Amino acid sequence: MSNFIPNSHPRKESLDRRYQLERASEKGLLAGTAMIAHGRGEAFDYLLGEQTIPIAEEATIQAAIMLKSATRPIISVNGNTVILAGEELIACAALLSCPIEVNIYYRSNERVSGLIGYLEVCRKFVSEHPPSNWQRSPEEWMNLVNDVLILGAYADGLIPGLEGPRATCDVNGILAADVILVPLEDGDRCQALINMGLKVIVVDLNPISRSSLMSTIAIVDDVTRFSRNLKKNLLNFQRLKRKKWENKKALQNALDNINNRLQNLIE
Ligand code: PTJ
Repeated sequence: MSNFIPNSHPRKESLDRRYQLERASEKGLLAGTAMIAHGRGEAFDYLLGEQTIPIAEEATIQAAIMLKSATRPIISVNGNTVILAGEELIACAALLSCPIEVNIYYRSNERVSGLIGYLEVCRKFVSEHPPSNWQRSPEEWMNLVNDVLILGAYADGLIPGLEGPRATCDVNGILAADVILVPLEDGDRCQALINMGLKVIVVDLNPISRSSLMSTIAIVDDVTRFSRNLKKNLLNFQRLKRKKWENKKALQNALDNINNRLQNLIE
């Protein structure tokens, strides 16, 4: 499949990301159903106008504050997330000084080690490219990035209440965390993480998925755009203002946004 898309194509970014997933799939990094999950996300993104809506901006700010105020935050990544947002999330983990755990639903040792290898390549690139508004030295940035623990290879714990390989996780990662950022999460696992007492931040383009409805903060945005925004907010952390977050109200706001947009398109 040719992956040449002219810059003038109105959906270039979206198509480029499909090819990114296609290449990752050929390398065996993704679940067999990864494209179906992505397609469902794309359908919702189309309804959102392929942009970050205001309530998602606000949710991302509150997520940044929650992660920054946590005692043991963690970023959990699956196959799609690694490919679509690996570099940005490594940078976020560096800014939070927290581990990143490869924790996949369709678990195989080959996929876990392949995804960790991919994140190591991301790490090298990110360590050599500090953010444009990074105020400290490039060496400090490099050290922060190199200190990020990438977990998942020796996962020896189980998320209570889940059966099968999808429960496997790291005792010093997810099992020890108090706040978890877990993009594209499955409803059952989201519920199990909530039952463990964690604060759960999900990123899901579907505002009515079980994960969105159950989570502490749901960010109705594309994972690539979200990760960029999270990084920006973590870099400007001092200026962020905490507010009481009502997740269901925020989800209603996202649905209203879709509704209004559709009405305007039709009128
Ligand atoms: O790598 P693995 O083995 O952990 O498997 C990953 C997938 C994504 C295949 C697996 O977790 C899965 O099947 O996911 P679901 O249950 O289909 O849920 C995916 C959710 O993510 C759906 O609600 C989609 O709307 C949403 N989604 C898909 N792509 C994006 C997204 N949300 C944000 N950004 C996206 N790019």
